[in-house]
Amino acid sequence: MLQLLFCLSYFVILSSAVSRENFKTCEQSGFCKRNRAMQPGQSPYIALVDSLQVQANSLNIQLLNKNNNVRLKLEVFGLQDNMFRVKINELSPIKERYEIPVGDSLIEEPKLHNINLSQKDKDKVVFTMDSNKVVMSVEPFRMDIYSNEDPVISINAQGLMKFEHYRKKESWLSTTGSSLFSWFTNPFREAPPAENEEEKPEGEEKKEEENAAETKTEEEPDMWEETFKTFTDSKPHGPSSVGIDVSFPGFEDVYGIPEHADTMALKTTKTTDPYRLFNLDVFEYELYNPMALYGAVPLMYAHNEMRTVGIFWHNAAETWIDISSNTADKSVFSHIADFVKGNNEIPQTDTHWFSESGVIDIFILLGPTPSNVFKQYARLTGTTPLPPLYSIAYHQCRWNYNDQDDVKSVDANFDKYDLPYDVIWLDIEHTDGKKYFTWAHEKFPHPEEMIKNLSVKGRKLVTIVDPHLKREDGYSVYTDARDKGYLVKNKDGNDYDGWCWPGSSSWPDFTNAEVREWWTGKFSLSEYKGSTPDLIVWNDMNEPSVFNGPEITFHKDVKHMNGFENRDLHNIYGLYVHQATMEGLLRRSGGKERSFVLTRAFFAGSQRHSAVWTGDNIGEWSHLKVSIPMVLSLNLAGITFSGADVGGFFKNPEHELITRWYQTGVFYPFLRAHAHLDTKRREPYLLPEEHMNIIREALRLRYSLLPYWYTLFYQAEQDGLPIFRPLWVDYPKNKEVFRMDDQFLLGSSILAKPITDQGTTNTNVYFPGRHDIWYDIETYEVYDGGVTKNVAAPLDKIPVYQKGGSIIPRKLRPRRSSSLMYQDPFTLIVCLDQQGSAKGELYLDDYHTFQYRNGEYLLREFTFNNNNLSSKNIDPTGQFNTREWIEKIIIVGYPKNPLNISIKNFSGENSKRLDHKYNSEEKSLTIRKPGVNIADVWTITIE
Ligand code: NBV
Repeated sequence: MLQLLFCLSYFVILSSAVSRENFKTCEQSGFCKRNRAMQPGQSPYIALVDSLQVQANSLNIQLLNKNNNVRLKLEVFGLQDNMFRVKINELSPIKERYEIPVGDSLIEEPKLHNINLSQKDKDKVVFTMDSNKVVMSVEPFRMDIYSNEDPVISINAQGLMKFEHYRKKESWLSTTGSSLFSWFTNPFREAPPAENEEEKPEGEEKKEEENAAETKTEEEPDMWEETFKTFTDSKPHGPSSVGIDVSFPGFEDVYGIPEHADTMALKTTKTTDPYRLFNLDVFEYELYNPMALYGAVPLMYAHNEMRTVGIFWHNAAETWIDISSNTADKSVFSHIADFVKGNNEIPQTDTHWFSESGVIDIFILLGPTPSNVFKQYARLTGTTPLPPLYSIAYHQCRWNYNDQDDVKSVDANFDKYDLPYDVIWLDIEHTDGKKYFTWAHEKFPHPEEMIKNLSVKGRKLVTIVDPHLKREDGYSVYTDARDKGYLVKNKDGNDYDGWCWPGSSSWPDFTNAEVREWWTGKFSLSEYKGSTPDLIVWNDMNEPSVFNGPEITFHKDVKHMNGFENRDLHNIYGLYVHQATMEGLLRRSGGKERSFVLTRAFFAGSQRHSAVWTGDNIGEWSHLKVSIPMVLSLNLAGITFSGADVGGFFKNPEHELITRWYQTGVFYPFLRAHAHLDTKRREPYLLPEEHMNIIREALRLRYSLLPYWYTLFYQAEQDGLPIFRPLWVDYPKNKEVFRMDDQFLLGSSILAKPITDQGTTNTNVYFPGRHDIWYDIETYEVYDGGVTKNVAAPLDKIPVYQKGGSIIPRKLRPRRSSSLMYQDPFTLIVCLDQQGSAKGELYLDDYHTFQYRNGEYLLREFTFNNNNLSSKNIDPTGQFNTREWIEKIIIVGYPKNPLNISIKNFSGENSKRLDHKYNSEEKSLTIRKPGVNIADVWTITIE
């Protein structure tokens, strides 16, 4: 009963469209207000040139705040791959400031690169790294970074830097004696002393006194305690925010910083709040605004016709980012005038970043091309490991499939109606009282048998495992965590107790590696009863969502290990949850089988462990439309394996909308239909036949393209390039596409513009590339690049095009699941460019294990030139035996019916004549049964 009341109250809090009042505005957040109030041109920071120390790969220098005499330590590192790192911390903090441990967001300590000091005088310090130059002005402190003499990034050029040093609350003694007592007696309250706290050099003591004196004059009411609604944040360590401005001279467009339900090109925030990064569970989120959502990647790219650069703000605390568009200061950058041609005013985007705590730690990615910046970011935080094939196929989810019979019937209906699917999902109702790792036995008496019935068809089952643990004495996951001291603590040092689905709950401290290790064990087949190797996992509510917490999440003064607060690391908590979950799943097979986890909360680096979805969207057209820029932004920020709930989570979308959503969703890297508990059932076979048939075609298109998807995922693991990508990635000099986010590329060879408006029967498609041509993938109708064309798009049509000059391997035999396609033959779709040439790659392996990392794979290249189509291995380290063969080749854009086609197979037989058919209307040439194994080396000659 009590539980029901709490669930109800959650829905009451969240009953109508977004309850904005549950979430802070900048005005309601002390540190946001203080940082936003900074005025340009008044920076109190000076660089103390005498303190400069230069090493081979780095330099450090002290910064002095003239207003309060606090000194900071600035370190600049030259990094390999054309990057710099700029770190600013307190010189002698009274408490250690939180830094994200290396290995958690960053994969490793970034590799250093030589820098050279070229000038040092009282006004300036100048140093170089290859063709990059950094000019550090001394008073006020600022840094201007040049690439090949072009200014590309300036730091603190506006002078908005603010660094709130830790300080003692002098007035505390008189005002809050009782809290002071608990502060002294409570071992959980204080962080370990900074290394140098005990013996302070003489001057330091004095400096602290000066700081304290200064602090008084800076004091604002919400610095030491802050109240939002009924929640009081005790702020035991006082103000601690860090902020600085970063300008991009010459750039009009910036992208990134997911997650927001907004356009891909970021907007100025002059009339709105700044973009906020604070992982939150936002019910029925609003569109086109900068409010925070479930995940955060503090990474921004700036792009213009000449170059792409980026910054990664390595900080896991709540962060806000202001964006404004300005013009560059020509007196500072005389050279920039030639840089952006034909423009009197040089555009500039100014950004202002501030986080509630931690340190300033900025990675500067100097590109200069789009693929360079993606690789640079991938060097820092890693890429998405190649997913098992089933996980990039279609997932069928619903809150909830009621019981075993329900699962059986959904599975059977997919087969009955010839709809392919790979994974069926169970939401929270499958558990015993929302105790994860358990089953509601009356509904799921034989889970193993249920899973086996799926796995015989190559299908999998997902169960949801949320991080909140029901505080119940009989629930061993909870009692185990409690007894081991693994739960996060409240400000008084007791286990944090919050409300979530099970009622009163506690949360493991996933920031602690020992706790993560413990969690991984929970997934072993012996511990997770009823599971089998074909059960995989979904982590939801890991922001974390706390129904009765401030902004529906943890209190900021919640304690993690080493005395750090949730305030310091909030945005990375969710990453730790899915990292440990993935590790648990991988351990089950001793690291042999790849696995799959889906997460709602994420941070920079999440791509290494988990796929991401955009949370609780709504079954409305506007949410279908915004899903494209949302998934584009995730892909730009390294989260390649992402998608939105197909159909929309809330409400009951009409049939047309569901159909159009599938036509869009089959292009999301992560493809899953999902629906809220209260919605009408909407599995595709329940729809009118017309709609079901169209959805079947869309799903078959996805399945037929799985070899292409799989190849893209393989390449993305290597180079970190987005799979679902904006047009500017491949057409970086074409200004027309810089803000285009209603059409996208899949890799380089597919262009799509799914319909996202009701009642639409035609649409304008922009075909990029003045020298390119594009072919409709169904009709082979050809479109010239560099123009916009109106194309017909009735309900059964998705405007999708293959690029002239590309070769895409497909598997065209319809199957019930992807594993049944493992041995199926390929069809090569060769789309010729204007010169009559084409090229493409195919990656393949066993589709599910890690053996590809031991060289068991094939990377093939197909080329068509001068009427010869040939296939060869392009990676000699990869070897793999497979029965997959080529059954058909379709050459599109071929001008005439040839007389003779023959194949020479270098792995065996001599030349052999092949059958063909020519369609003069389509200009397509179909070559039948070349009959070669995919691993063979061959050439087909057309005469
Ligand atoms: O577990 C229930 C849902 C889930 O279906 C959804 O996908 C998540 O985003 N969950 C949120 C909790 C409550 C939603 C109102």
